[in-house]
Amino acid sequence: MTSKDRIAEPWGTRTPYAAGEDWPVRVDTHLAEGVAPEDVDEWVQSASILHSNGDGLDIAVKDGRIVGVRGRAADRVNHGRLGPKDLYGWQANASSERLTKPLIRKRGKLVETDWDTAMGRIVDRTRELLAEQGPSAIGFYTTGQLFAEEYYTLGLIAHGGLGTNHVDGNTRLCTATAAAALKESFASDGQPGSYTDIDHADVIALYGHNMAETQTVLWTRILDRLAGEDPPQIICVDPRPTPVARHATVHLAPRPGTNVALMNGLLHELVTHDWVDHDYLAAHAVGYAELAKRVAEYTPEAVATICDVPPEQIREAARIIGGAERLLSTVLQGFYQSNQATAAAVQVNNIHIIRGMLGEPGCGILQMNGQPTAQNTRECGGDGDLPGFRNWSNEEHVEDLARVWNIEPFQIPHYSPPTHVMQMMRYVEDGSIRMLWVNGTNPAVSLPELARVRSILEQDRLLLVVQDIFLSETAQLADVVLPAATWGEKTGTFTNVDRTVHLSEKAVDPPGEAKPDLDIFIDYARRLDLRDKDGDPLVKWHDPESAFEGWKECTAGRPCDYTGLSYDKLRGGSGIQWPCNEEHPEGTERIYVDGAFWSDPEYCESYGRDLVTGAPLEPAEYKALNPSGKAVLKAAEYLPPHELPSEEFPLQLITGRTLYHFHTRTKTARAPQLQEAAPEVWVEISTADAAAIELAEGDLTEVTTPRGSVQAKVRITGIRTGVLFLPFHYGYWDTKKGHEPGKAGRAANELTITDWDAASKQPIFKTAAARIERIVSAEGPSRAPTTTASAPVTDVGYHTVGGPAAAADEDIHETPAEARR
Ligand SMILES: Nc1nc2c(c(=O)[nH]1)N[C@H]1C(S)=C(S)[C@@H](COP(=O)(O)OP(=O)(O)OC[C@H]3O[C@@H](n4cnc5c(=O)[nH]c(N)nc54)[C@H](O)[C@@H]3O)O[C@H]1N2
Ligand SMILES: Nc1nc2c(c(=O)[nH]1)N[C@H]1C(S)=C(S)[C@@H](COP(=O)(O)OP(=O)(O)OC[C@H]3O[C@@H](n4cnc5c(=O)[nH]c(N)nc54)[C@H](O)[C@@H]3O)O[C@H]1N2
Ligand SMILES: [Mo]
Repeated sequence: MTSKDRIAEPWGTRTPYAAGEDWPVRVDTHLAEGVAPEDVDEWVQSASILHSNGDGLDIAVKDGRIVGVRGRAADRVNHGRLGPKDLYGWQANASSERLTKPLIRKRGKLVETDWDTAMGRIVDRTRELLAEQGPSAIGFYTTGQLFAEEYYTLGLIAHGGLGTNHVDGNTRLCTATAAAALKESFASDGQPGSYTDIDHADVIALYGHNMAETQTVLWTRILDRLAGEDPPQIICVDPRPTPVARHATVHLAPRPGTNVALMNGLLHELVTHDWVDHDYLAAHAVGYAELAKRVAEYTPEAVATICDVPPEQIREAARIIGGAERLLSTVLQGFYQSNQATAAAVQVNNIHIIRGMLGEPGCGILQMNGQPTAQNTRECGGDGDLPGFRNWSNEEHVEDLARVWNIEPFQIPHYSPPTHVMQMMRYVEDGSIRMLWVNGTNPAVSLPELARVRSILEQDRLLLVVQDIFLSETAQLADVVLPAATWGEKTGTFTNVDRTVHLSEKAVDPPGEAKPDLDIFIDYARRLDLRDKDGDPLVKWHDPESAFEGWKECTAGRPCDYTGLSYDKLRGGSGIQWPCNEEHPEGTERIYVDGAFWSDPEYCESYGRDLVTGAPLEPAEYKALNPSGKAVLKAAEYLPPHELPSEEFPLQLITGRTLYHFHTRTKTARAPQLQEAAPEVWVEISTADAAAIELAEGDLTEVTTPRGSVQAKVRITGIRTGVLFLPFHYGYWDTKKGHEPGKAGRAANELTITDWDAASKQPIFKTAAARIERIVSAEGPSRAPTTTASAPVTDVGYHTVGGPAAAADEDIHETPAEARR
């Protein structure tokens, strides 16, 4: 057993392993000061909630309180390891700032009330609006952080009970493009990759994905391969010198927003050198001729001009990808939140299809998720899609869902695609949506163009319901605030990126009168007296396990088949990958083996869209394109970002994350080790730009775009020239004071643009034109982390450490198989 400061060393100790070997076990533990493992009363099974990796962990409970966490050795995802947010983030649960009672707005102020009054207000307004305007006056905006049981219940109430099509999740901001790209290429959501592909791959390509900071344990798996025999080669595509870039064989740092050009350049090389599996293509794909034609003009030289990447680097990256025997690719926000999101992500799928690298060990695609339970938002219909990957434009799928719900098909809105959140905001703005129920998300910080978002959510004519665990920036604007129980205080299941389903059990009671989100939704349905066509209650369950049984029934025969799972089966060992059913009782490690896709026109979830206009394809168009259920190669032309640098705004602004914080920090700001590691906002700028504008490390600056200004201290890094980076984690300067009109903010989204990808409708957080000016000269360095992409280019005399409070134990097992038993 060794002890490590996991703030200073986020990835912990190396446990090297070679290709094809089992990843060694290393059990990470952090307990509250003064608590020893033997003092713990109970270890309660769960998985991590502050990213999408799904690391299995046990929650330590003593005297009815959470006192720490320990990684689960038996879990296939992490083999015992935990990341910094997992190790320290749980402390937020016990914060004294938790919401403990419902709040209601009276004479302009939020005051405490009881559940009957709060729910009564919501139910009365729902009834009024249904009578006056119909269901489209009501919208639901959910999250990627609840449990499957909760999304399924919410989707049933909204779609099947009220009949509104205005249902979306913050997954729209997050990984709508992952789903869209999978639907374009394979006509269905569902991750072709498995984390075990890391154990086998000889080339791993990360596209716009800072895995080292955002899925720290998955990155640890790669680091351990890099430290072992026959390490894989790494390709990194990112304009910043992330820890991923530092380990890359080739680091391509394109101009933001030019991903499609770069991908077409790589494809051009693969096609030109015929690094193509023609047998696979002939048997399993359509669209190769058009793709080859499209990429013909994207020579490395042509692409170099667009992306500002040396042509030799493009050739070198293509050679590595073209020579790979087992290629694993991952894609995330550098593609999904940038210009031409879906078109770019689809080109990664295209590489795998033309190289025939799918469904075999080491040959996977991870169109990543970001949030812990985003996969469930999509599967269960929390993002407006129909549950079970049913196709809203296939009448038989709608009828089948109506059968499961025991309602009439016409009650399920399916005449147009579901309303995406930016469109919902527009409907609120113009007054057609009059009640908006926000749960588990903080749009007053996380949506683009915050000044507009505030003006929309503040309107008097809108009833804004916010269901949260803290009085977030959004809750402060609400008319009714519902206090929720969270992870560790409620039971449910959730699914990570590689289809691994985990059970997360209740460890402690929620504070005060806070209730699980599931109970709140069921209570709403009961009070509205929603019924099925036989007059029985529409929602037929009353607790998490019965809700899970309902959800299982809905997935029978669909790609995300859960019918072989149960709470009991998920207890004790590892998480299990769907599909899990009679045919695959222990789950399914890899899908799309032997080119068997879910893309048959009668079965598939989606007929796809036009990548430029976003218009959905008609059923007949899809049937003509792909009559026999193959993979679809979709080509795309590069189109420049909508907002380009100008004289007034000469730089490009991108935004994103740091290792130590989660989103709008409602949890990580309340975990002292994490908050201390990144206490205040900063802006990253290159050495050349800083010199040209005469900025020094630590200077306080104002960053301005056509939407607004924020103030942040300068950190000079190896970011590419011409680009600024702002972390988006920091909301109001002072949460108690709220928004201070006239004062420059500090939230990155004061600056971002109202614009989205045509196909996925995901907002563009990663390309805006900006300028930067000094306000006050530095008194010392910025406090941006030095361990991450924000590492300074020169020693600034400041280092990120956690000290004794961040000590965590590591227990490395020599015989992995035994430890995991
Ligand atoms: N520590 C931490 N981990 C998290 C989260 C968190 O808040 N904190 N959130 C979770 C969630 S919900 C998500 S969605 C994921 C996100 O995980 P990531 O996608 O890895 O994180 P980001 O920092 O948003 O963006 C990744 C990279 O995109 C690069 N980038 C920006 N513009 C472009 C471009 O035009 N092209 C290319 N190729 N790259 C570009 C940025 O430099 C950045 O390093 O992380 C999850 N994990
Ligand atoms: N500029 C910029 N903006 C971005 C991004 C970016 O990279 N750049 N990334 C986008 C992405 S990928 C994402 S995922 C979003 C994230 O944006 P948000 O979803 O707005 O961020 P969170 O801070 O995770 O908000 C979750 C809220 O749910 C509450 N909560 C936590 N647990 C529970 C629970 O169990 N029940 C309930 N009811 N509430 C709970 C938390 O207190 C918090 O207020 O931001 C997006 N916005
Ligand atoms: Mo996300």
